[in-house]
Amino acid sequence: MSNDERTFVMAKPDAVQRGLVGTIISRLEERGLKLAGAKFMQIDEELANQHYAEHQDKPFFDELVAFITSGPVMAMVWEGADATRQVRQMMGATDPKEAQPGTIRGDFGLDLGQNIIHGSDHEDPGANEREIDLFFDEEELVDYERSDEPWVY
Ligand code: RTP
Ligand code: MG
Repeated sequence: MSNDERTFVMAKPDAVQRGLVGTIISRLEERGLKLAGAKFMQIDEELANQHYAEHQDKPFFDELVAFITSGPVMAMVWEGADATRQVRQMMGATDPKEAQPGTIRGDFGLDLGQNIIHGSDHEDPGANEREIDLFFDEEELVDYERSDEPWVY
């Protein structure tokens, strides 16, 4: 397992509107994950279609695209050992009503649509790299050492 696995994370429009971006960043930082890139941005329909392409035939697809394009998001890349799976665990179940307390969705999510955070699927090999490539150019990602690294890993 590499210590520098990267994963794509997004604070969704509801997180931005409700002032939860800082909380999400804090949780991931405090867990020992390292921020490698961040972009506050508005997703257009084309990018939304690409990002959620795996769901294009699902009945909720139009709703999903409408939501993710409804306001700005904070797109991020986080790095660390097993980062993709770690983030998914910290996010909790897709439906906040099923998510455990202590997880980001369990603590802040409202419903299946407004579920605060996206993280790359750890059960879909390559999803993290694919999503990072979709949202970030290589030069937008920063390679550096955090001073607590010897303690965290
Ligand atoms: P995400 O991709 O946003 O991180 O969420 P996820 O992996 O936990 O869930 P996924 O299966 O990829 O679904 C993507 C988003 O679609 C919405 N959804 N609606 N109405 C429905 O049955 C339904 N199922 C999923 C959710 O907002 C979910 O985050
Ligand atoms: Mg997903």
